[in-house]
Amino acid sequence: MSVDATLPYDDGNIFARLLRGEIPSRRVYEDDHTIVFHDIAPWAPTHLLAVPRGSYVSWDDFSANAGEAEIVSFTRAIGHAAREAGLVAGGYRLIANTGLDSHQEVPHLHVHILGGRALGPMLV
Ligand code: D5M
Repeated sequence: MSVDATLPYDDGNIFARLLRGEIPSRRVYEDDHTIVFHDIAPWAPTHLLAVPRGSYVSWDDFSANAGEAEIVSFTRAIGHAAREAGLVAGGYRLIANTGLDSHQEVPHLHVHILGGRALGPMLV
């Protein structure tokens, strides 16, 4: 079900629980601001999710309210994770579903990092 990204942050969401270590994840990178782990239901041979440690519902919330150091760090972490995953030569796609029309399912900002095969055109 899509989430309404204009609602206040709910710290019971699954990525908040994952950040607190209450549920497991296959982490490939972490630093002070960001964790990156494998998506549980991959759409591509490599499908990672980059999640800021801060409590942001969506890209809209993050881009409006995160500090500049946090935004820079998160951006660099995504690039670092993609390079470490070996995605640069073949290329990759980033997606940040935001709100109702996007079909965002988890109300904590996450950026999908997809690659490992030719992904084709964006269809929607
Ligand atoms: O994408 C939400 C994504 O989150 C979707 O691709 C599945 C993934 N997901 C959900 N729960 C988990 C856990 N526990 N580990 C790893 N990945 C998970 P959205 O953009 O919100 O539709």
